[in-house]
Amino acid sequence: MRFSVKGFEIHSGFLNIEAQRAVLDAVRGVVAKAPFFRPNTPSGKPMSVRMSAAGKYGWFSDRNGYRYVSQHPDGTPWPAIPAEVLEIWHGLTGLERQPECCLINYYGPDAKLGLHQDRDEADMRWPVVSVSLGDDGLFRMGNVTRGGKTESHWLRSGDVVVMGGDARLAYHGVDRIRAGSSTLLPKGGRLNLTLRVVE
Ligand SMILES: O=C(O)CCC(=O)C(=O)O
Ligand SMILES: [Mn+2]
Repeated sequence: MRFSVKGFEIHSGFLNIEAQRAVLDAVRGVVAKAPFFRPNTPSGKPMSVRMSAAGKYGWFSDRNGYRYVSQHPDGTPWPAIPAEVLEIWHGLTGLERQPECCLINYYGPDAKLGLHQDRDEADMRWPVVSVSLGDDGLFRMGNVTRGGKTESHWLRSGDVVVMGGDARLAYHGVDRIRAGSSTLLPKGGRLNLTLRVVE
């Protein structure tokens, strides 16, 4: 199924199992240096998704709001975005411009991400590329303004999504994880990488 919002592309099975393992290994390398943490929403509630990042910027949230930061909460710079991940960006977007953030989300069996827009970046003309690994995640897409009809699609390990055009500012989120649907991650769960141009 395809979402009706223009500019939303799903590349189902873009990464074969070897490519998924290679990206997973690269992500493990990042997370060894920049361990997962659980941000609080601006209202002070801990998010159910665990996060880390690679690149010049990582995404962060606390009482002071949602924002990009150049350091992990432990005070160290974020590791570089792995070449395997940059290759996906360049392969699908054809852009010379590099993303400055690879946000890494880890969803345990009960984690979810509420409907939101990605709007902390300076220039929304650049697309967002999102890579799914591990358990299936039920992705929901709405409209450019809050409310109205939404559509849902299960994203599977190896799927890559590009959100550009109208879809770049469309509301989206992850309603639930189908625990045990993939064996890629030995302890289960879902990893999602989102690549973004920030500046
Ligand atoms: O996990 C996903 O598929 C989406 C993640 C997302 O929307 C985000 O990190 O902003
Ligand atoms: Mn998002």
